[in-house]
Amino acid sequence: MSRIAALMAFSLSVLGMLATTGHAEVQILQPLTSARTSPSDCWGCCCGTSSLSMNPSSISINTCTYQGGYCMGDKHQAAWIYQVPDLAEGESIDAMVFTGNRSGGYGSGAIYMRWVPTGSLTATSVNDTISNADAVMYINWPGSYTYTYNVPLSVYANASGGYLMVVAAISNTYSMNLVNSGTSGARIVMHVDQQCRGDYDGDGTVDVDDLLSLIGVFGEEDPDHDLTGDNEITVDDILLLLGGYGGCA
Ligand SMILES: [Ca+2]
Ligand SMILES: [Ca+2]
Repeated sequence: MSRIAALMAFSLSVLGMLATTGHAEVQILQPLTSARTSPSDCWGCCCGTSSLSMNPSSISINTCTYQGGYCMGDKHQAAWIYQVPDLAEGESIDAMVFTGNRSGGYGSGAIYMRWVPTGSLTATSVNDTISNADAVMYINWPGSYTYTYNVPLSVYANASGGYLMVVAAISNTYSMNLVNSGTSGARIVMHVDQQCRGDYDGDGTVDVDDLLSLIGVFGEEDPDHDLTGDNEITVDDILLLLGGYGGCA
């Protein structure tokens, strides 16, 4: 390596150490589509899930009521489907959080989650999500205005692009209202970790060895080292690497 390159590497490594190591990007996923489920209009099926009212601005959910063995009130659940974008090379999902605003009834309930390959939401796929969930969270809906639940890692562990289906239920005959539009609607907050971009030697950290590797091809066309997508190694690639310097692992 030339003295200039070595000097540059040293300067940049100092800069990198001063740079913020955290490099998580937050993405808000609004539902692609949503529904309130309703049972069939027949005796004995009030606890079913066989029809949908699509994309209401507020979703009222409750459990069904029996008196003397007869169905006295319908059961309603909420269902959403979120499109999770493809991740770039080196990116990983740090955390996914299901959150939104609510009012009305509260108390015990459940959230069902399932990774699905298509974007078509039907009563059948709602039932599949409940009976064949990738994760079931038995939760207590809070009395407060907001709710926040972490999506279990097992649901998205190997995910890069796809659909996350969420179904919400409550064990209360008093309806709970879930806001389903605007910035306070039911949404997924996704934290994407970009720290490993630039870990060329694959040792789990972006360090001076990776920086030297990048500087070694500075000014060249090198898709293996390129971080910005233009195939050329420029100062922009170096700045991107420095943004995640010291990160990973
Ligand atoms: Ca490395
Ligand atoms: Ca580049």
